[in-house]
Amino acid sequence: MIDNTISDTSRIKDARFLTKLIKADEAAALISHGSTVGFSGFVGAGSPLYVPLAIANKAQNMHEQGKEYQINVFSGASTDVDLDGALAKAEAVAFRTPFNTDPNMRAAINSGATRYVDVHLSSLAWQVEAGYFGNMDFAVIEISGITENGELIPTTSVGNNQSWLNYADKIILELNIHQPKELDGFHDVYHQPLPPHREPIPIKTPRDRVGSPYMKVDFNKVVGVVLSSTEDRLNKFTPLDEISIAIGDNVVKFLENEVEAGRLPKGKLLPLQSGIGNVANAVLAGLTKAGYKGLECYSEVIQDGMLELIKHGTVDFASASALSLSPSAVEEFRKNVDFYKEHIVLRPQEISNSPEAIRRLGVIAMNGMLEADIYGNVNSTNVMGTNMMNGIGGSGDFARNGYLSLFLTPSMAKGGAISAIVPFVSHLDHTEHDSMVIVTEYGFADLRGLSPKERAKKMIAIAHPDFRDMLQDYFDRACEQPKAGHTPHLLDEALSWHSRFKKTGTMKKD
Ligand code: 0RQ
Repeated sequence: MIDNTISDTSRIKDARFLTKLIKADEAAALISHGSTVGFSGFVGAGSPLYVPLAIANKAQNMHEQGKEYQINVFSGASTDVDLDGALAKAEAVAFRTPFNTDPNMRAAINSGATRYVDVHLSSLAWQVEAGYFGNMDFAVIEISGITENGELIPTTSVGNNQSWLNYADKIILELNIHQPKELDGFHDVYHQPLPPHREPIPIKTPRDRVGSPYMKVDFNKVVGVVLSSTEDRLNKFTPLDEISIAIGDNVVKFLENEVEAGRLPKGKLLPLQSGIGNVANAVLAGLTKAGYKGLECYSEVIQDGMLELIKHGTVDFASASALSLSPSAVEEFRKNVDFYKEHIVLRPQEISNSPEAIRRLGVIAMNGMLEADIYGNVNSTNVMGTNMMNGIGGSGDFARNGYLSLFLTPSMAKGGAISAIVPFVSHLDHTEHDSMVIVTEYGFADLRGLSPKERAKKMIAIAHPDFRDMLQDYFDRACEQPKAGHTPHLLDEALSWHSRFKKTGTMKKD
């Protein structure tokens, strides 16, 4: 809901910006049909909420009058329901990139109503600035304040904000007075120029600060400042289930083996990246249970689980691009904001997900997936090879460049109708060259240094028992063919599990 009565301008310390105050619907009026708009927002955190809602209302009104109205939407990653959700419901989005988790937007993408480009989160900003996507007409960026020098204080995410501010022709700022003032100082905004002017990123540990706490803006491009007051409406944290806990425990077992073998430093491991959701939270809980202290994270999102770990000392420092918290975790954060400032830094996603930094720091990458095949190829994005789930997000940035790259999944989906381990993936995001360890509730398949046929044995062993014989049978028959080759497949059957699911509702044979 847009509240037009907000009048508190005390966070605007540079008086020039007071001359730019406008209401959300006036901001929406500036954005015409066909505009390309770069919004702030990363995993639901730090999205502007009033301006997108006003754009959605405008689109609906125009459609009712039989007029065309659609825009092209760029963001950091997924956004709030009032951004992706409202715009999708209003059929207001012609083009979307780089990541989405909203069900209405997902439906628009899969129906073909919205064109979607799935881009590595580290890559979008520079690709836009290089002109690969054409012009950007507007940047709409949520901020928590404006300094005396006309610099901008970000809110709960940094994402692609600085790049959108640099590249867009016109800028609309949404100053959200509900976001804690104390966010001032959490950010480290470092911007990479395009080649041939790029420099090495001077990050040697997750806690290094290499930029400015503030974002820079050319005042002459600012066409409006909208006052808002609203919280990030993020999902409630769901309690961990048995399967997630088992996966988390298997990850910890694997890491302990690595320490034992001398491949990871004792006690401190190496910086951790963990994806989003229940399984990622279960891994963090597993590390606490195992008694780890003083760990570091070089990741993209800080969620409730991470806050808990910082509080208990399991994690000493976390670098990310967003603070994506449920309402109860926001309360905890607000109460102890000074404490968390010592332990958290928020960076642009080009830096939090930088292949260069990830490789240098030796990050342990842990991401969810939809399915993997018997040789270790991974599908993270397209259900049954065709329907977009969310997008590749940061999983590729971390998986390809990590010191260790783990993919985690329950062994089955949809009540047992779908096996997460299949003969051949129906869509390929992470190849066998990047995935090192696959983990289910039945154990971990350590694929490092193994040939394809050796990998298949490990993968079949972590599949759900209901599917193991079927996988073994496929593999055996593939190997028995004359000239079976290096990576044996039955080409006529490789995707038969998926087509059986589409025809009968289960991958199981009757
Ligand atoms: O759907 O809830 O409708 O039943 O997919 O699956 O098991 O709850 O797992 O929430 O960790 O999501 C790959 C989507 C996994 C996620 C993916 C169905 C399953 C359920 C969710 P329902 P789970 P998760 C960090 C890094 C790419 C981006 C990334 C993802 C739903 O991890 O988006 O890693 N990864 N980013 O039933 C059909 C299968 C399925 C399946 C699961 N094989 N076939 N449906 N599901 N496996 C964050 C950022 O990058 C910003």
